[in-house]
Amino acid sequence: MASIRNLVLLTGAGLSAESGLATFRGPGGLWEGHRVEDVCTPEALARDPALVHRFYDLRRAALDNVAPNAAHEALARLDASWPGELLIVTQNVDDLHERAGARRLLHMHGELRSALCAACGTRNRHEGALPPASPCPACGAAALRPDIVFFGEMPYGMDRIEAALAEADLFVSIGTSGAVYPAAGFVQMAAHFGAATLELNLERSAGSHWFEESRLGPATQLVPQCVDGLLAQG
Ligand code: BJW
Repeated sequence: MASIRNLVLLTGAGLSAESGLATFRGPGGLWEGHRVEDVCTPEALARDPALVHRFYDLRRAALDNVAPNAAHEALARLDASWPGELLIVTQNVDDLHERAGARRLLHMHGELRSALCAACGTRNRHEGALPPASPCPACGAAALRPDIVFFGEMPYGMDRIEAALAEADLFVSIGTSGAVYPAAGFVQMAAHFGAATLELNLERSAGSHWFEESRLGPATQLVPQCVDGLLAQG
């Protein structure tokens, strides 16, 4: 631990579960009531924009009723205090990391409170419902869509993420099933570049065997403990 200076922390839906936001997979998961191909592909958006926009309108509205939990707060504390390089890469499209105070943060799968113009590519903050064919404030095209990375689309910030992984001394994966790439492959990339790898998850994930260490339990317990340990070594 004494030689750890650069950190990359990958977070997934399990981090926000104890704030009351559903995870994606498993019993009670977000997609139990929706087939993923109905809501989470560019083809689905083209076929039935009203369905896709409504799905994300409901998710955006749900953000008003949730708050960051102890795990988000611990990561924000780590971000504020850690003297080395640090990057929180979240797959989550909620805004709980930033509401907890995290700054060195990258939303690789987009953000609910953002709209993307399919015509000019501009991303704008967006609150409230987003009806299909809403006009883009930058170019005027009736082309705003949820700023969400669908299956088959390139996640945001890959160059920055890969650069951070190449320099990382420790890679920590928190509350993610390891079912979706490229995020599921970050552990191998980090290990390849020499980082130590640690998983914090409720149960063993699809990629557990890639990690040097897996700690099992709820994020609100494991993450504050891990952060306290990291800050104690500095
Ligand atoms: C707790 C807890 C508690 C619960 N405490 N833990 C065949 C093979 C390999 C890859 C592919 C393939 N065919 C296609 C692909 C690529 C595809 C992919 O991975 N598909 C898989 C299904 C196989 N990926 C893509 O298309 C991506 N783009 C891409 O690859 O571009 C090309 C490229 C090439 C080269 C380099 C780079 C790019 C895009 C993926 C987009 C994913 N989008 C979604 C939807 C976002 C919007 C929305 O929110 O609706 O992102 S899918 C969904 O899954 C969402 C999540 O971010 C993502 C990951 O889910 P996550 O966070 O892991 O949640 P869960 O529910 O799966 O797991 C929760 C975990 O928490 C569980 O383990 C619980 O145990 C745990 N937990 N409570 C701690 N209290």
